Amino acid sequence: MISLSSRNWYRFTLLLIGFLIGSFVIKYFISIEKETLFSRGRFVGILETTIPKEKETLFKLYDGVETFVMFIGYPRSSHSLLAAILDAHPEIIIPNEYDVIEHWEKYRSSRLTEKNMQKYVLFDDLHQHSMKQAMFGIRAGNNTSLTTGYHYNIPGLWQGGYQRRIKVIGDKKGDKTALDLTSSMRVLEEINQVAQVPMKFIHVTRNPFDNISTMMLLATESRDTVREEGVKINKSTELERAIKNYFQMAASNQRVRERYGDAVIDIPGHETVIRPKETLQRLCDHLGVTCSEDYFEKCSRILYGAPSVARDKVVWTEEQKARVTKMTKNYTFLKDYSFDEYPN
Ligand SMILES: *[C@@H]1O[C@H](CO)[C@@H](O)[C@H](O)[C@H]1NC(C)=O
Ligand SMILES: *[C@@H]1O[C@H](CO)[C@@H](O)[C@H](O)[C@H]1NC(C)=O
Ligand SMILES: *[C@@H]1O[C@H](CO)[C@@H](O)[C@H](O)[C@H]1NC(C)=O
Ligand SMILES: *[C@@H]1O[C@H](CO)[C@@H](O)[C@H](O)[C@H]1NC(C)=O
Ligand SMILES: CC(=O)N[C@H]1CO[C@H](CO)[C@@H](O)[C@@H]1O
Repeated sequence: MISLSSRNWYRFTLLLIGFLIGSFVIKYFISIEKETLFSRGRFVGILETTIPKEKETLFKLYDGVETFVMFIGYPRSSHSLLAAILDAHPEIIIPNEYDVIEHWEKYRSSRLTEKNMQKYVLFDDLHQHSMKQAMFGIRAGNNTSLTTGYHYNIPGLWQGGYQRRIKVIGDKKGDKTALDLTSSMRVLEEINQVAQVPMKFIHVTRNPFDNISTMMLLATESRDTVREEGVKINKSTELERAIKNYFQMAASNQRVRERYGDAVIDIPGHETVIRPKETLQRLCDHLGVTCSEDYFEKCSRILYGAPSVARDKVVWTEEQKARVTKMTKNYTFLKDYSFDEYPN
């Protein structure tokens, strides 16, 4: 009797495993198919390949979205980290690097506008990207190709997916964002119209002296040179250029804030490491979602390390320091930083 029932269990388990493998394989082929459709340049996302009932579910899912979020400004690793953390929230979808602005032509096509499908296809694209990155990209648990020293995988949360509903969806774009914004504030308005929900912005700031110094070091390809203790780069013309570029971008961030007011939140980059919980709480409040202790606890594990102090690796004249200090006073999000104090 006992042996019989344990054999039944054995069979049942085998069956279950078979079923799981089967559905995984089917899912895999569906995703391959989707991939092919994508790469042929036809924007046929999941919305146009799924059966009507599932489609209905997706429409409902995307109609439940309450906020569209974007990042402005750029310090890289902080943005990637914050985006990875927000994507791990049970109600938030933010792919690492879709770049809505870069892809915007697609959502202007008459094919989508006629059918009133822009919003659904946009949200679906972001959702698909988030899923892909959680499986195969920098947020994958098995990704070993990362050289930045940061991990973007948060086990036990919702990267690439959601629990019951998607309340917030958005994009974390690449370095070009602020430059793009300069020329295309109009695109933001269009995105807002398509998304049909309020827009929110996340602006991660960093000590301008470090930021400008890093830009100069990148431009002169000196980042490896300065790894050596005590080495400083003395290139005044290059530093001037970096100062000029930096304030152009600051001005474009300023314009977003003038237009969108309280919808922009400033997150000083170093705060994410020094006070992870408080910083995440501010972000959750800003985006209108509740965040559990479990979420804070799991996310805090990937927030560590101190941002580098690049300003010490570059020769600044007193005049340059004074001028930049004066210029920062024009921007609320920069005015508290100084050359001599830690916050970076
Ligand atoms: C990484 O893990 C995902 C599942 O989390 C899997 O689909 C993928 O094939 C894995 N990639 C490698 C290279 O092992
Ligand atoms: C790791 O992430 C990088 C960047 O997205 C990607 O190019 C690479 O294929 C990923 N590797 C794995 C094993 O997922
Ligand atoms: C940097 O270079 C200028 C000349 O271009 C020189 O006058 C100055 O002393 C140098 N400063 C340092 C700290 O090396
Ligand atoms: C501050 O902004 C005002 C108005 O945009 C401008 O006229 C002024 O030159 C700026 N000052 C500095 C120090 O950048
Ligand atoms: C390293 C770093 O933070 N660099 C950023 C400084 O800010 C400019 C624009 O404000 C970005 O282009 C850099 O990526």
